[in-house]
This record gives sequence, C-alpha cells and structure tokens, in this order.
Amino acid sequence: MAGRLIVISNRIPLEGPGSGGLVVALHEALTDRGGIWIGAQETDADTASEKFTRHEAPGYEKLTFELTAKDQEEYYLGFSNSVLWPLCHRRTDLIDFESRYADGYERVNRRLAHMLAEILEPEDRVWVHDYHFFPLACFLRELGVKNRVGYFLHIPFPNGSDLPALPHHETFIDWISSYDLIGLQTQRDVAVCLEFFRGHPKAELLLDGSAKYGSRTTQVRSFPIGIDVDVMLQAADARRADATLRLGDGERLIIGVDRLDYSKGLVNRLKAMESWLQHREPDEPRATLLQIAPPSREKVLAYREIRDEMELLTGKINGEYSEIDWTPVRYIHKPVERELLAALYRRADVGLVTSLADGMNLVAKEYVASQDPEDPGVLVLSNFAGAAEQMPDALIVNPYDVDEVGEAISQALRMPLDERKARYRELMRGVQEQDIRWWTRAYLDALARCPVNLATETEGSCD
Ligand code: ADQ
Repeated sequence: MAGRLIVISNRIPLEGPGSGGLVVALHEALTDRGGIWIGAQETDADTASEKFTRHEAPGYEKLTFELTAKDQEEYYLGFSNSVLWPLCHRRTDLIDFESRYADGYERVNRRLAHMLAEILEPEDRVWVHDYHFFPLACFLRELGVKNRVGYFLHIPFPNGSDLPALPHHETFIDWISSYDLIGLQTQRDVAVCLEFFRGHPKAELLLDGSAKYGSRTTQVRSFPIGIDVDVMLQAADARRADATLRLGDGERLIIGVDRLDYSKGLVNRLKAMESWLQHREPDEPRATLLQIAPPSREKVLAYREIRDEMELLTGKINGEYSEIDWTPVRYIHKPVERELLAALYRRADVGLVTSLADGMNLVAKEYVASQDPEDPGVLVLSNFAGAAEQMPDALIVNPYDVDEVGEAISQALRMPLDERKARYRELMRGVQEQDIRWWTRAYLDALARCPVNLATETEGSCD
C-alpha cells in the first residue's frame, strides 16, 4: 500500500530497537514497511518546541515531541493517569481531577495534532496508541486532515455509565468517532464501545458492526494483543531460576508479575494466598508466592497507597505463616530483567493473575509461553483480564472471591500431569497463533481495508 505508516505512542525507545513485546512489534512493523514512529520526550525547557526532534533509526524515522514538566504533570500524571486510567479500569472513586489536567491534556494533544498535520502526506496512514491520545484524531480533523487514522486502546474501553465522570464528557463521542478504526483488546470491549454509540441519540449502529455519528463512520473491532513467543521460549531456563531462588526441598512456586497498580488486584492476590495458607492440608506441599511488582507512577497518590497496603499485608501473612525455613510470600518491589523473568515463569508451578480490570494482561501469555511442554505449570487467571476471553483452558477465577482463588491455587498445585499438559497445549496453541506479529498484521490490514471517511467535520466539537 502506498503512503507511510505513522505510529504514535506516548513511550518510544530512543536507544536501539527497545525491548518488550509491543515496542519490538512496532519496531518490526516500521522496519518492514518504512515510516515514522512518534513519541514523547521530556524537556527541561519551560516551553515545548513546536517542531519534532529527529532521532537516528535504521529503516524508518523516529521523531519526538517535547513534554515540559508542566505537561508531564498535567497531561501524563494528571489527566492520563489520574483521570483516564481509573475511569477505564472501573475505579471512578480514584479519579483525582483538577481542571488544569484537562487543559494540559488538550494542550499536548492539540500541539501534537498541529505538528503532525504539518508533516502528513495525503496517502499516509496514522496508527495512534492508547489513552494518552483519545482526542488526537478529532484535533487532526479540525485541521482538515483526511488521512486514515486508526486507534488502538490497550486498556478496557470505559463503561458508558462512568463517562459522565469525565469533564466535558459530551465531546468523548467526537474524539473517538474521528478515528476510522477503533481497535480494542476483546469482544467484551467492542460490546461496551458499541453500546456507548448505541446509547447516543445522534449515533447509529450499522449492520456491518461499525458506528455512524454525524457524517463519519467508525469501524470497531477487537485485536487481542499477543507476545513474542520465541523470545520467551529461548530465555526460559529453569535452572537459572533454581540457582537464584534457593527454594526448600519439594517447595512449590507460585509467581505473580505486575506493575504495582491497583488494577492488577494485588491485594486480593495476597489475601487469596492467605486463604490458601489458612486452608492448607497438612499433607499439602509448601508453596511460596513470588510477587514481582516494580514501582509504577509513584507520583500519583493511589499508587503510593497500594504500596503501603502491600507491605503491610505481606508482613502480616509472613508474620503469621512463616517457618524458620519457609517464607510464604516473597515480595520484590523492583523490575527483573527479561531472561530471569522467563526462567522464573518456567520454574513456577502456578502463574497467578488476579487483575480486577485489565485490557489484556501479557503476563498470562508470557507465563504459558515459558512452560516446559513435558511438565507445564498451571495458569490461574482472573475473569476480568482481557486474556480470559482467549484462554478458557486456564483456571478462570473471580478475583473478588479470595477463597475461590485460594481453592484454585490448591487445585493447580494438585493437578495431575495429564491435565496440566492438555490445558497447556490448548493455551500454547492460542498464544502461538495470535502472537505479536499476527496482531500488528491483523490491525494494519484492517486499517488498510477501512473505508475512507472524506468528511472531516465532527458532529459536535473536540473540546
Ligand atoms: P500493562 O498494564 O503494563 O500493559 P501487562 O500486559 O501485564 O500490563 O504487561 C506488562 C509487561 O511488563 C509484561 O511484558 C511483563 O513481563 C513486564 N513486566 C511486568 N513486571 C515486570 C518486572 N518486574 N520486571 C520486568 N518486566 C516486568 C497495558 C495494559 C495491559 C495490556 C498491555 C499491552 O494494561 O492490559 O496487556 O498494555 O496491550
């Protein structure tokens, strides 16, 4: 297809291709097709430049736009992470709104739209990532941009009934309908998004599943994100994990890996572990929960609070259940390098994912991809993680019911080898078939096939 691919994401790796599934996939998509990757970069200056900065990258261009300290506070920590993140993760109680946050979010998105409009050529396709840029297409349309602009939301689509918690929420429909294709993680998200359009007096659902609002039509489809399976498989050497962990004889391992975020259900996870310990039969082997939870967004109050809660609960459980030679919860508040992570996944008898809301949850897929096919571990997966839709062969649990999760831990630890293998084979097939390269291709093919909207005017306004 003619025209360049232009990818926009808040985060961009500036040194080399970067690591992590999404970053590597975008790098490959751009290397294969050529194009431009645009992301944010902090500046010490008081005023952000109106021009992109160009960075060296083989095969395609990397451009950054500047974020001042004020932008960082208002657009990133403020509106994106203290308003939109809790909104989309069904935690309106945690929304911490200040009107300057909305101003900062609009300012940064408008500035980026202006800079982008200046470099766009008629055949270019734009692929915008995540909640930092909901209104970007709307601002581009205001500037007369007719290019195909696609969007992928990595986190859950917000419930229509929660949206009034957004300031100027009437404009949300103008923001999202300015995209030609809205990509979401799950069918469940697609249903929530279409329901939002359906409930709007001026919008209409079309027979092909797209939504019409004013003179524009938007396709809404799910593209469940995958992982780079080979990278996990190659790195997964359980011997390395054994050497690092030094578990006791016959001691089993349960692993949890998440950013320290309230949406990941970490407190429920610890309580489920406590429930398992409480109900553990004398003949059941010891098991240790290794919870790796690196710091995240610590400038936001809700994130500092969850940290305190985790430390308190870990201390309480270990105080009650530890033995001289056994500490049931090991809580690590640091990132772990990918190879060790893969080795730990492989060594773990149980992978425990208890998100209360999660777009997909890549850890669930990484855990499966790292298993030994001859002796695989068991995935215990929250029904509220997007991954549950594609992974019915995991032990699917309700993370709000900590006793149910405790029982699932017990079931996983006792599961016979045949059943573990059968479940693993099904899970691995899905993880392999819909990997990260499948995801990029599926999205970009759909964007290329999308009917072009010639109209640039929106029904309402963008702000
Ligand atoms: P996240 O909320 O960051 O992503 P997730 O999908 O679990 O959640 O991805 C986290 C990634 O970070 C995984 O690749 C994991 O291995 C890595 N990671 C986590 N803790 C780590 C640690 N201690 N050390 C090293 N690596 C660690 C958002 C959405 C998700 C969605 C993804 C992708 O919230 O729902 O799946 O985007 O679309």
